[in-house]
This record gives sequence, structure tokens and C-alpha cells, in this order.
Amino acid sequence: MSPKPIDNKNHDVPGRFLSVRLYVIISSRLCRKPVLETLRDVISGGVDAVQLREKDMSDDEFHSLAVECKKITARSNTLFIVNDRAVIAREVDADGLHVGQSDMPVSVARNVIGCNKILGVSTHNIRQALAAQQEGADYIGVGPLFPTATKAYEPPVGLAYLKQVQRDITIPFVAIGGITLENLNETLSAGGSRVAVCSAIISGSNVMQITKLFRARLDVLSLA
Ligand code: TZP
Ligand code: MG
Repeated sequence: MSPKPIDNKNHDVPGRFLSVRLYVIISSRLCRKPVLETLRDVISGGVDAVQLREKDMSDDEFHSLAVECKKITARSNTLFIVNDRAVIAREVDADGLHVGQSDMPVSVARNVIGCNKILGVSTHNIRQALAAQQEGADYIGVGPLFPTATKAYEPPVGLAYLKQVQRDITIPFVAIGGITLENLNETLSAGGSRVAVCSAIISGSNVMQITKLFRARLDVLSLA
């Protein structure tokens, strides 16, 4: 796929999240290839947004990697989101930051990154979703929907929660957790029009090809 045209006039970074359908989370421990190679492959496959999520890396190492990710994503107009590390998100001028329930409060995260950046919050129940929306998140993660080894300590919440979010939440939401090509249709039928995928894409033997398969399925379904 050819890179999406760069729209330098679009300064509304949070607004750009509205068009995100396919969001890939990259963690070195789950990649078969080096992170930057994996990143280039998902971009070639047509991803809209990428999150760098490294739980065990030093801040220095993460910072250097994030600088390179930012350069690569900026060239293709792909959104670049940093997991957890708010100060690094700001330092590398990432497009956004994603925080979990046990990370910093939403208001603190917002103060660090500013208003023109995307702030995402993981949620596991509707109370957390409503709180994140009220506190000013730009989007929420909804999951884990299915069992996942990527975040095994978090029990699956099931599709009922996704349906509840579709009914009660007005900000964009991203279905996450154990999403594969096999369960993509039921995820979309339950109300997810945006999906975040980690292992099913980055641990695959052909990352670009599998990204393209997700992309094609999302594009077909969005036209239905
Ligand atoms: N948050 C909720 S589930 C999850 C995160 C980061 C892991 C998603 O990874 P996978 O491999 O797509 O299940
Ligand atoms: Mg976190």
C-alpha cells in the first residue's frame, strides 16, 4: 500500500483519531523482527495508528526507540502513540499517550502532553469508561475482550462490555484484547469499529500481509 498523503494543514491531532480503524500495539518481546522493521511492515500493511508499548525497557532505550518510531510514522502520516511514559511522549512529540487504570490520573497525563495530543485510557468496565470520558480522554480502550497472553493478568471482559460502551459512551473507543482475524467479525458485530491488535499481527510470520488482511476486512465492513 502506498503511504497516506501527509496533511500538514491538519493541526487537530485528537481529531485525527476519529478516522482510526486499525491500531497496532508494538512490543519488542512479541515481535519476530526488530521493532522498527515491524513498524515499517504494519505501515506498509495500512495501519492507522501505532502504539509503542515496552514494559521492561529503560527510559533511555525507550526514548531512542520512540524517536525513530516518530520519524517513521510521521513520514507516512500514521499516528504514533506512546504507552505509559508521558514525559517521553512529550519529548519525542508523539501524537499521543495511552495510560492504564493504574498509571497516572487522566488530568496529570493531559497536563504533561497538552490539549493537542491524543490521550487514550484503558478501561475494563463501564464505570471506568464513563470516568475516562468525563476526565477528558480522547478515546478509550475496551477490553480485554478475549483471553490474551499479552495482558494475561487482566481477565477478559467479554463482548457485553463493548456493547454497553457503544450504547453509553460518546468518545471513540477501541476494542482490544485477543482480537484475531477469526473473532474480528463478532467484535465488529458487537459494536467495535476500531480495533487494537498486538500479537495476532506483530507475532505473525508475515506482518505486512496479516496487517493487510485486517485492513481489508475493516474496509469492507465499514462500507456495509
Ligand atoms: N490492553 C488490554 S488487552 C491488551 C492491552 C494492552 C493486549 C492486547 O494484545 P493482544 O496480543 O492483541 O491480545
Ligand atoms: Mg499502562
